[in-house]
Amino acid sequence: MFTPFEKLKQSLVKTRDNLLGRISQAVRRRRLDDDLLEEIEQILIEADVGVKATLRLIESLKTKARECKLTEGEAVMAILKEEIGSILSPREITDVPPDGVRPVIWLVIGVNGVGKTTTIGKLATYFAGQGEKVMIGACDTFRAAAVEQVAIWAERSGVDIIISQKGADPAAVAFDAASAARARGADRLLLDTAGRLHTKTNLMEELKKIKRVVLKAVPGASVYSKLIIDGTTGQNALSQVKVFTDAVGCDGIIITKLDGTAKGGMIIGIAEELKVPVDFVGTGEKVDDLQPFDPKEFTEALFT
Ligand SMILES: Nc1nc2c(ncn2[C@@H]2O[C@H](COP(=O)(O)OP(=O)(O)OP(=O)(O)O)[C@@H](O)[C@H]2O)c(=O)[nH]1
Ligand SMILES: [Mg+2]
Repeated sequence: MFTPFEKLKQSLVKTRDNLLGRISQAVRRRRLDDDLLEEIEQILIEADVGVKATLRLIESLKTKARECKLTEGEAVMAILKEEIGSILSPREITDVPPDGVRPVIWLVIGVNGVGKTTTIGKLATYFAGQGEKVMIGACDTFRAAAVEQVAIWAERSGVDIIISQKGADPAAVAFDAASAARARGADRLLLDTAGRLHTKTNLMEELKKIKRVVLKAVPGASVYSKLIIDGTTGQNALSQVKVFTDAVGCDGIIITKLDGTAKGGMIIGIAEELKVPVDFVGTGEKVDDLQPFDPKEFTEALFT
């Protein structure tokens, strides 16, 4: 059995090689000069850290090198670790206040195939394990077999699910699910949504409508939009965040598929560019392959 930290470390093997492996090779027995900094900049960009975070990292390397009169390339690693740690530093996760209206509602959104439904299953298990009464609403009525897929996850997690026929109005399902969750005294309702409708505008309008109607079913509820980002997409993720934020806001990000990608450095870019916290990371396809994002552990796992 792996500890969550070992699992995280394992998921980050490719990212670590691609990012810190390359940098630690580059700095070996080198002088800390402009040529080396340029090389490091290139590696950071290629590892999907993003332009803004890369410039911040290079700037801090320059400043520290000057202030501390550093001359050896190897000194770079400790500075990078500290600065990446501070870019990722904790932000407050938006969630229900202990005395808030129940259920708290998570609208799980994201483009198609990023891992929304799988993450719903993992989240249901996670929150049920925390002692919450969790329910799922199957609001992806568009894609064939989507309802069956999320129903399997509900069964696996041992939580109730509200479903409807394929082709039903997603907002109507959301309303029914929210009403049922309220009536049954659920603490949390997770709404699975479609990643694609006929057009992008349709999808955004539909999500807005879902957000509106659940508040009618549970007046005063905290409704949070949690955006799922596929960790293998690298910096393209930023534009996805923008589109969804414009439509229904974005109260938190969950990054999936960290296992097996070399582009995990994207988390650093996302943290630097956006004010939105990363709530969880997905490290595999199984029900317990999800962990709360801990910036300190993540940095540690990346560097050790
Ligand atoms: N390796 C790995 N695979 C994952 C992870 N999360 C999801 N997947 C896989 O990604 C694929 C798509 O997952 P879904 O949960 O169906 O994605 P979705 O966003 O609901 O897709 P649509 O409903 O079609 O929009 C599945 O094969 C999942 O097993 C993860 O953290 N790691
Ligand atoms: Mg799905």
